[in-house]
Amino acid sequence: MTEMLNSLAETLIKGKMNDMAGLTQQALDSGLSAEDVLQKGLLAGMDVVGKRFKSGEMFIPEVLRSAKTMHKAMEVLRPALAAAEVKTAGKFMIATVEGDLHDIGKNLVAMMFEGAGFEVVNLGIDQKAQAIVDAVKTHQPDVLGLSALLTTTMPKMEETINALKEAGIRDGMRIMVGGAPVTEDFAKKIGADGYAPNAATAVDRAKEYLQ
Ligand code: B1M
Repeated sequence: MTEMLNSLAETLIKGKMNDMAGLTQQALDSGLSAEDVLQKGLLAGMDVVGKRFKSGEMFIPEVLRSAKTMHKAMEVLRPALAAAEVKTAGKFMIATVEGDLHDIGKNLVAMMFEGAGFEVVNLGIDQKAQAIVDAVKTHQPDVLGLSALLTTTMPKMEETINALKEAGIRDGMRIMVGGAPVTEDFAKKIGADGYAPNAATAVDRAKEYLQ
């Protein structure tokens, strides 16, 4: 069983996309529970990816590949997890703010959260403040992530937080901001709870919030 779990982790770390679905199914067929496949196989592998990314041993294309490989596993695992009612780590919602079409980083963050066991609602790009307010009311996330890659769209993050305040729902969740031009100081200034420079740190911070 340990060999199978190690193999799942290794396949994920190496980003062997074509092998992942078959191997995940094999792991379930061998009698491993969906929770063990997720926690001890896939998330153990994702943890290594996150650490290697932070330390500079892995780079964005490799992380994206691992994240996509995780998706292949999740496609097989999702029905088994739903049947077993495995608890999620929390609900995470993410959006790229209005006027901004960059989504590679946002999707990487979303995938890392999914990989870390969160239920993820990915709203997409170019999301107006009001659309985010409406989505928060519908989905009630524990953590909201806002992404902006342009200095010209950063003010939309503040506008979104203000709209959430005006709607009276700001305090129901933690808000984290990120994207290349965003800084910790900016996050504080606009009333976010935190800032994450990369996807792995975003996951770590969200886990800290929800402890
Ligand atoms: Co754009 N672009 N772009 N672009 N583009 C940048 C951002 C730019 C820095 C390039 C440059 O001039 N050197 C520049 C911004 C300058 C500025 O504002 N200071 C720029 C510009 C100017 C533009 C246009 C205006 C160009 C034009 O049309 N004249 C235009 C704007 C379009 C728009 O959005 N309205 C534009 C368009 C595009 C493309 C469509 C061609 C394409 C986007 C494709 C896509 O996303 N589907 C694109 C790209 C690819 C880039 C660069 C080259 C790469 C961005 C990227 O994907 N990085 C970028 C230059 C650069 O960054 N080197 C650039 C990889 C990604 C994994 O990193 O997104 O930073 P990143 O995400 C990281 C972290 O920031 C963090 O985690 C991620 C993973 O570690 N993170 C979060 C991100 N969001 C987070 C949210 C969180 C937490 C962490 O919440 C919890």
